[in-house]
Amino acid sequence: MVKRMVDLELLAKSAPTICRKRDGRLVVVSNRVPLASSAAEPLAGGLAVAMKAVLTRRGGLWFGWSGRTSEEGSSEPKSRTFGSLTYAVCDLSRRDAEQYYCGFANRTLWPICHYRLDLADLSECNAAAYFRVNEQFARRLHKMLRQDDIIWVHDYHLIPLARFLRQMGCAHRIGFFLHIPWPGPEVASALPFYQRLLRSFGAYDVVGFQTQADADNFRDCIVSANAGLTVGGACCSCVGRWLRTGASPIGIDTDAFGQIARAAERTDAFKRALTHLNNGYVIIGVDRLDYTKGLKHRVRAFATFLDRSSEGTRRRITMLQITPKSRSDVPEYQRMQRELAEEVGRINGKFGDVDWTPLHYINRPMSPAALAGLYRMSRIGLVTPLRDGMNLVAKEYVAAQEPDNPGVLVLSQFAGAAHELKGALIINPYDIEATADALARAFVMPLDERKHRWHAMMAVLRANSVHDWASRFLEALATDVKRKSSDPPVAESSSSNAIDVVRPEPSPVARRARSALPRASSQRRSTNGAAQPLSKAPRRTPPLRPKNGSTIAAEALLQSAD
Ligand code: ADQ
Repeated sequence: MVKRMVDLELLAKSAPTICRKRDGRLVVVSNRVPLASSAAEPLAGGLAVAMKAVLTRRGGLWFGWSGRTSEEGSSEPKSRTFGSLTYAVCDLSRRDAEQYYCGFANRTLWPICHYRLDLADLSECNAAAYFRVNEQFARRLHKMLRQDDIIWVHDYHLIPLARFLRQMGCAHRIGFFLHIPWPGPEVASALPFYQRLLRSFGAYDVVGFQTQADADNFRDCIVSANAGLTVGGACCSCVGRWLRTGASPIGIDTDAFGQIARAAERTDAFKRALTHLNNGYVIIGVDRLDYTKGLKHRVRAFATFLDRSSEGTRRRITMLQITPKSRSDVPEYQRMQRELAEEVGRINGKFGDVDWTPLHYINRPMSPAALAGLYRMSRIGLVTPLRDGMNLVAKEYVAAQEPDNPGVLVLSQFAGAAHELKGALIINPYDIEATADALARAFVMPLDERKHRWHAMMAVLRANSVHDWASRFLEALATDVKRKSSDPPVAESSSSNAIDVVRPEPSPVARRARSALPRASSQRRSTNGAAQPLSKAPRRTPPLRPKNGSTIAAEALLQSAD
């Protein structure tokens, strides 16, 4: 038995064994369908942002839950059409929303897939509701299907959907993409109905993951649970059906986002924000309020950074954390909201002054234009999830930067994006001191190095926009692999998943600054795993150019430190 995975792109290219199907209507199925947001309301969720970009361009049907509950749920989906895109949504009964969505999806699958067994609720009653609601969705969707539809199911809420569709006689091509991580068997096997869930995957034709590591974990689960066999590079047989699995990292609408950011720079709102926010000496964080995003660790790292800085240095820097509330009906989220608000209050109370607030904490969604402008003006994008499938914010931050004066991305090694964005300063978000070090290093990073890192990241983003990602997945889904025993194994993807974790202190300026700071943790730093800069730092540090165009020498900024 050969256990190897290949990128879906490679799969689509293994021509001799492939029959291409005719393109049909694209039917996207996701738990929530952002019907209310179809006009102008901002979407604060990675799946919704990505699929809206894809479906707006391609047209098709977007089917799922309305987000509303009623006493008995609705029997027929309600449809609305905007141009070539039709939204079809159903309500859920209160009990189903409670047990399926708040329960099994958000309190069992979500924490376990993010390696948080300690937060998992293992209620079998909720698990049963999860399968029941998937069957209801399948029944409603089945009635709306046309013969040549291609069905693309998204995310952990809907793993068993294809199994139910198949039982109803559906012979369509059905693909599944998991937006969140998939852990190895030692963690995943904690899921209630683990075997049944794993076997549900066998009803799909293609199952895509954000990273090679997730795809490998999945195949390990299939094999170790005796749910199927892995054969060749990308195929696996699960409950008697062949399916293809692999890594297909999601992208963003790179060019469009860059354009929005450029346009935002010319607005009055941008200029006002720049004046209020230290002329761009801003550390920005943008996340749904979720325990996986590492928000408490992040604000503590910022507090450590402030703690080590002189009064003069501190007051030049502001952190902006934009965090719309999510899943507020789940108790773990309510607790986290409270704790984070208290932590922010403590930091502002300790370091703030009548004329300076160190940490601006905003709990509401913003338009893409407002976000893009804020990313563009911010010197540092701070993205520190404790575990994340991909993290689109990291990619948006990079796409929004000004090419002549880009900011620095500080990125968790546990985000899927760290497998691609190797020009970021990669940190371990649990290591508060190392994250604070990375902030210090990012603030004084020479312009040449910033540009070099940014160009490397932009090349990755341009090569894999959200539209490329969708095309590759759908290409794989539209092709049929007819396996013959004589087929050679497909070659393994050449892309490396290795991540270099930054233990920052290579720049002489940062080192000098750190040694001047009280409570510096240099004794804790080992040279093992030291940062691998993309380019050698110049001997003299060029002046920092804040986002308003004036210049402040990096030395001046940090020499005032204590
Ligand atoms: P999310 O966990 O929602 O996505 P992420 O990938 O960062 O996380 O996407 C968040 C999206 O919401 C971004 O496009 C961002 O701009 C937007 N957003 C966040 N805060 C906002 C705000 N205040 N106002 C407006 N928009 C806001 C899940 C997985 C991720 C995976 C994505 C896509 O958890 O790992 O990257 O799906 O696959």
